[in-house]
Amino acid sequence: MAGTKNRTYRFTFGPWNISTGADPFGPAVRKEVAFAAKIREYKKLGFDGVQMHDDDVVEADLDPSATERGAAKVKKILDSEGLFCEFIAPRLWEHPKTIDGGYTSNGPAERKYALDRSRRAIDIARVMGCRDLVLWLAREGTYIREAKDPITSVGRIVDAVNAFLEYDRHIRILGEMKPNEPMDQAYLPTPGHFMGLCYRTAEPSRVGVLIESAHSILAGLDPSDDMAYTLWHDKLWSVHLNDQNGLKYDQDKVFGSVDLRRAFNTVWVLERGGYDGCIGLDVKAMRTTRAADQTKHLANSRAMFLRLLELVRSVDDARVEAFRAERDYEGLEMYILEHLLGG
Ligand code: GLO
Ligand code: MG
Repeated sequence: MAGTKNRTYRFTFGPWNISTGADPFGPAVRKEVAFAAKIREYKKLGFDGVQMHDDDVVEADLDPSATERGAAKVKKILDSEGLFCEFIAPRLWEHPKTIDGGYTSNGPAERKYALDRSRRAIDIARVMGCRDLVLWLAREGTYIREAKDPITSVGRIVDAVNAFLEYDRHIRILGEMKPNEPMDQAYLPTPGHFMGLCYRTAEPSRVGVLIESAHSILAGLDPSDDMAYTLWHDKLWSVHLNDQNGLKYDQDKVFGSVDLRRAFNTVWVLERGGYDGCIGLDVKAMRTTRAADQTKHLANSRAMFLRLLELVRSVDDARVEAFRAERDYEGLEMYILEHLLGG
């Protein structure tokens, strides 16, 4: 796409991306870093904004005025660092009431909790000056097919989105889809599933997606094709770039660390598709990482994006078109491989 070469990208990550290294088989191996200390790292690492869960901002389940006061305080901290808040995501997967899902729980009281808590997350977003609510539907699925009614469940997710659109006339809803983990099967496993649902909501123009590379890979899909599909619909509003070594647990590896060419294609699509959202990096430090190095994976992912961006921008478009015209895909492949190798 012409005219995009001078575009600068804004980089974001969430406080959860600086972590203690605990995993399902072992405890923390690094001390928890205080929130304010994490926030001080952002600019040093070259980042511009913060992605947040509702309870990263303020403890869950406070009354409305305490919630507002708490959020205003955090907004000030971000302002003083020159950072913006990109989105708020209601963390519905950790609370005892959401053990069997939020919007799709079989229990009416639990479903109500999930809706109320998400509306509180919208209140928080308002105070934080951001217009995006991200729904990672972590537990909206099942371990066994018979546990819930799958058709009813899809309807319940649409109803939830509609309730949020109605609650706030400016908020946009972004679905972040993942096929599995923590659930065996998610009801809406891919961005394509959520896209289908977008158009059945009360206001499709305010419903879109956040695509995470690892989640597409876990679904056996190519992240750049998922992104291209949603860019065509003008619905790619955020990304979580990272990498993933095959079909196993969600790894959140450094962007480009497993498959350079796949990462190159991701940047190619974002750049050429005129993507204008933030470059979110949902990456995790290796468990073995020493405390002194616990932000390297973030700096490295950002550096990889920028290196790949240079490569994307220096592709000789005329050569690519010539290879395409000749249907010489062997030639095109070698051109791309040599380009990636710096040749
Ligand atoms: C987990 C998700 C998770 C979300 C975050 C924001 O697999 O990627 O990290 O991105 O909770 O919604
Ligand atoms: Mg993510």
